Amino acid sequence: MSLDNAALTVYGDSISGNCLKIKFVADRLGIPYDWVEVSVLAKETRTPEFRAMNPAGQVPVVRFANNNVLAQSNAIILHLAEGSDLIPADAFERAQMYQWLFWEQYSHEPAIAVLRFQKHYLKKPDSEIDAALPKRCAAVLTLMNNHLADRSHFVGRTLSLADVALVAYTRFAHQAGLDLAQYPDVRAWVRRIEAELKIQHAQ
Ligand SMILES: N[C@@H](CCC(=O)N[C@@H](CS)C(=O)NCC(=O)O)C(=O)O
Repeated sequence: MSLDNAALTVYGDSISGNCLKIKFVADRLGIPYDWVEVSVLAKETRTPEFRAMNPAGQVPVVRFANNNVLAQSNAIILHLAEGSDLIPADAFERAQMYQWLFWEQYSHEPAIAVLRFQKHYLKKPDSEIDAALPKRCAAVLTLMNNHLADRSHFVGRTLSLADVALVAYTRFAHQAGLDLAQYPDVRAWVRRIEAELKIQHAQ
């Protein structure tokens, strides 16, 4: 995608995996952008000004030079990555990538990101956390570990948006109290994808 210098403004919270997806893809593809920090914890997504831009009151949101605005992390990365090698050229592999992107939003993010937020940021004691949530996280990580048992990447043999979207919160699993040592293929994949994206290992 060709974009002028900083023709793109990303409104995001740097603690959010959904927002970091945009950074990972833009950095990987050399797309220049300005990052405007919007704090979820400080409720900066609830202001009338922010809601005028995204009525859903959520980050990430991006604004293009022509003032077009786009929300939903996976819609944004799909748009930024159009025509790049982050989207498989083969139609069936592309469909597999979509399969993982939809699964990430419906099953993975609502488990791991939510548990992480409640434990790490809201500091909720376990007694106040829905007991089903850690079980859903374990099921999600087991599914991923099984898939990765004989694969280096989620789709095909190279990095795709499926890996970017899924690594965004998986790399913070420890902050949700989840131990990736129990999921060794997931742990190795996280390291691999962080290295490919040239990002620091999440502590
Ligand atoms: N499905 C959306 C989820 C966005 C989302 O949940 N954003 C959170 C931060 S990760 C947020 O802005 N929360 C603020 C709020 O709901 O008030 C996406 O992938 O972009």
